[in-house]
Amino acid sequence: MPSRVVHRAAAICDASRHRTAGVKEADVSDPVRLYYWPTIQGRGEFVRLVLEEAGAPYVDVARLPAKQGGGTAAIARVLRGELGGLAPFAPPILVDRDLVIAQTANICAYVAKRQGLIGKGVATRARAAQLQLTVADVVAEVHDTHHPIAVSEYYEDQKREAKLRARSFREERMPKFLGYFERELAHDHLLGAFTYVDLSMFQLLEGLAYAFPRAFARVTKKTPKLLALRDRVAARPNVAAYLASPRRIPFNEMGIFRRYPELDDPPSTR
Ligand SMILES: N[C@@H](CCC(=O)N[C@@H](CS)C(=O)NCC(=O)O)C(=O)O
Repeated sequence: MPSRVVHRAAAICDASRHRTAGVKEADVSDPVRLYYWPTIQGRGEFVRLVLEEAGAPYVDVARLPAKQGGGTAAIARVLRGELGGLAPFAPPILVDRDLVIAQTANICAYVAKRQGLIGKGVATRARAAQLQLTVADVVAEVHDTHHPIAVSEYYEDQKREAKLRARSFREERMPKFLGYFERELAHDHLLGAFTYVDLSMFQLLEGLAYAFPRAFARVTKKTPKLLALRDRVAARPNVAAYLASPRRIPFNEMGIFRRYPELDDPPSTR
């Protein structure tokens, strides 16, 4: 991509004015490139939140106009392996100079290390990965509530199975997952001090609240510490600025977290 494009895009997504104190300038001054579907939060949102909180300059490549090298064609080029290295299987994809990496949890950990949003200790990093991968497990199950049979088929063609799957998710899995996170939330943050995992927990809770508002209200009566964490993360200056900006794509029915009222608790169970 020509540097002209990078600079222009960096102006769109440049959160560098909020650069994290204490991180060496040389480590973070090059914009990284995120390749993710341009009209949804999806899994890419977990990465965007880490970049935004860190104040890292980045280019959300597919959101650029096609004539500037953006659009979904840009994602297709990376998936074909045109940037070299190990080809990714699916977006989100992060490119940092000549490094191309995929898998949301992997990218979040990479950006967090690069930007100083996770401690240097091996144990802390392993624990962060454990929690982040558990978030990824929940995300996969949420996806399966609206696509329980086939990723490639329309929701409308698997609605009956989706209702059954969503009921099991709401009644068994959501309380089990959120109960686990609540128990492990000992202090103000999941790992004692603020880390990138808190950002992902915020996004997970926001997504569940959007997709299943009635079930979320029911289940989170038992998880007050998680709700407080969500509010604390939303109030962080860089996160708040991002959420209020046009860079934050609203939730919609094309992403992972979809609001289909028929997949939520029936109104009578409130
Ligand atoms: N485990 C992967 C899943 C990646 C994934 O499923 N990406 C979706 C968008 S959120 C996609 O475009 N998948 C295309 C495919 O699986 O063929 C991750 O967490 O990044």
